[in-house]
Amino acid sequence: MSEENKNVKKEPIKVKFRTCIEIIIGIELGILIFLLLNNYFRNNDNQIDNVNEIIYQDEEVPSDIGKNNNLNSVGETTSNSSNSSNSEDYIFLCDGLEVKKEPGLYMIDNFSDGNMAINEQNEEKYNITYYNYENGKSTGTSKGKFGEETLVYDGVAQVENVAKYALSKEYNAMPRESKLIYNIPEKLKDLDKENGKVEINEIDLDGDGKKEHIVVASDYDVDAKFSTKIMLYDSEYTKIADLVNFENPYYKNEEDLTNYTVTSLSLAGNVECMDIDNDGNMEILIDIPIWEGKGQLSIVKYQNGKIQGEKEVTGSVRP
Ligand SMILES: [Ca+2]
Ligand SMILES: [Ca+2]
Repeated sequence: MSEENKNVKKEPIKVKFRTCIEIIIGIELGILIFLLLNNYFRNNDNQIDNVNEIIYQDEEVPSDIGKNNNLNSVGETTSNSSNSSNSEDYIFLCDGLEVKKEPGLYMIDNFSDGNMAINEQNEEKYNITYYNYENGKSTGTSKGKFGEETLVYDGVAQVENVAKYALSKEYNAMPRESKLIYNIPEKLKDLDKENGKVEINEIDLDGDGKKEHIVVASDYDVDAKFSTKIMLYDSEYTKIADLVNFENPYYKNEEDLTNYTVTSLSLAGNVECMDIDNDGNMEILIDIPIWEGKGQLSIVKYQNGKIQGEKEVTGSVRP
């Protein structure tokens, strides 16, 4: 009896001891799994960092693939393809010269900022593949040329073998088509009477289903002051803003009075609609000639009924 009692009393101690061992093993296993998982995720992060470093430092990236494109694809996978525009990580060219991808008025040149100087870094940066756009459509890809052979002025070069507008990133920069309107609507009859020529381009800039109208009104009357106005109207032909007032686009050579040049802005030559910052909204690009050089580029964004960029820009080709 007393022997049995002793055995019975010993049982709970054994059970408690085993339970303690099991708990300790359990905790250790938990810690081990935590450490393994932690290490696994750290390694993954390091791999992504390493990919970025390799792409930045790799001298052997084939130039026709383009460094920036590689960076974009890495950026997209790590940033979880948010809707924000990656406006800094690719190049936008107008006439072969880099311009910012933000609304505003810019000089189209390559020496004011010194950012297109001929050096090893820029040769690597600009000698890449471009996606070209001109006259309302994509014109395919091309390999840009930049260096001594494309020198423009005192150590600075332009990119050649590209269309009027070129991007170094592949996406659809012209997601919606524009259409010329040939019948002048009632609301623009007075404007048509006052000007020699009125051109209307219909396009849904912001993608809300309503088509905006870009109107170019040119006055060719030789005796009057020459002028071209570029305006933005909404879908009902109510004016949203005056974008450009191009005054006196008339240049008379003082030495030879019979020799003169008339420059007028037109939908075909000076206005393009293109999504340059990859946000789905098509910006209005207006190429404004100046006395010397490649001119100015006005980038206007129409979003939520508001204009971003410069309004009522005045231009002239007179010195
Ligand atoms: Ca619209
Ligand atoms: Ca855009």
